[in-house]
Amino acid sequence: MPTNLTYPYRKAEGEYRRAATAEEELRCLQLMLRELPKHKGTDKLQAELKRKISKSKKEVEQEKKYVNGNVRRIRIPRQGAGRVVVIGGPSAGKSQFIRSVTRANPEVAAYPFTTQEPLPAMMPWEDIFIQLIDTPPITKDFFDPVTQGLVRGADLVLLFVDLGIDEGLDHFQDLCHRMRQTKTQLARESRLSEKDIGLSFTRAVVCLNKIDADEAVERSQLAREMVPVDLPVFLISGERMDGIEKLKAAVFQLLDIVRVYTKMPNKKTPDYKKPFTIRRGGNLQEIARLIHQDVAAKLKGARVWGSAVDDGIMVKNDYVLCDQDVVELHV
Ligand SMILES: Nc1nc2c(ncn2[C@@H]2O[C@H](COP(=O)(O)OP(=O)(O)OP(=O)(O)O)[C@@H](O)[C@H]2O)c(=O)[nH]1
Ligand SMILES: [Mg+2]
Repeated sequence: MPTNLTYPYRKAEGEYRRAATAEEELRCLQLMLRELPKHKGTDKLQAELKRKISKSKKEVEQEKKYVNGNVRRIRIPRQGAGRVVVIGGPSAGKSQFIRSVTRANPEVAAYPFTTQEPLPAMMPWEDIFIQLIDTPPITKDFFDPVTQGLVRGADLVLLFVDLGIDEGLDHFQDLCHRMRQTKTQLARESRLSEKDIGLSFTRAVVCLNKIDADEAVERSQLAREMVPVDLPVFLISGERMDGIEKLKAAVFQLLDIVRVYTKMPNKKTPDYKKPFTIRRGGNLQEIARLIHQDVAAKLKGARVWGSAVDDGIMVKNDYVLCDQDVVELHV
């Protein structure tokens, strides 16, 4: 029987997939239950949600006890056009890569666990900024819950592999093994598992790093065979900047966003300095909402200049925007 899930339900589900703490998970699950259309076709899902809610309540209680016992809580606000979390084994070159592509200065050193707390930085790409987050290493025995939450909430994960030493491949295997034991896993597309709604997949690519090092090319062959679930692979050197431009362009593509420039009716040129960014598939109404609720409420269409339309053509509110469209909103 079809479940006919509604837009508000799907939205709550998306938020649940990104929830970084037990408390957030519980709030989203409760919202999902509230928004779920109640009929025979959704009986199973209702029961599943109720089960998850009672489990989540216990987790919240546990987390509270843990917090009272002085656990750290780290909140990194979202900034820029998307959030990309950089993970990997010890000394894989995560921090060096972030130093190379942003203005941040995380510590880089040849010993493991140089990075102990997540650190955000902004990476410029063409006319936008993308948020990168450096993280402590993931090992056989250590996967910081904070990193886990960040991976779950990321728009994209870059999984770094150290091609500089043979052990780099063991670290890669250990990381994959450790992640498989959690409810936060990597995949080609971000989604929730259909069988178990507690299991969340985050879109990821593998960065085989330090391609400049001795024997790195040979190690890269082995590493490719170890890549889980067919994730895309990039060969890079964060230090020497090999393959970095290609990786950055791919990051933008994989974030699935489009840039839109707005133009005032009385001006000849749009504001090219500050594009709005929205998810690919988003329409004119969404851009209007980003500007102001009033603009969204009164929107009557727009003139558009872009790759998919004739210059200056008038379109309706449901027009789906393409990357680098220029719009002149009419209210
Ligand atoms: N040859 C080579 N060495 C690199 C490259 N990137 C980083 N390194 C070296 O690898 C070591 C570890 O680099 P980091 O950037 O600190 O590694 P990390 O992944 O942040 O390590 P943790 O914070 O401990 O998890 C340092 O000695 C770097 O100089 C690279 O592209 N090529
Ligand atoms: Mg580091």
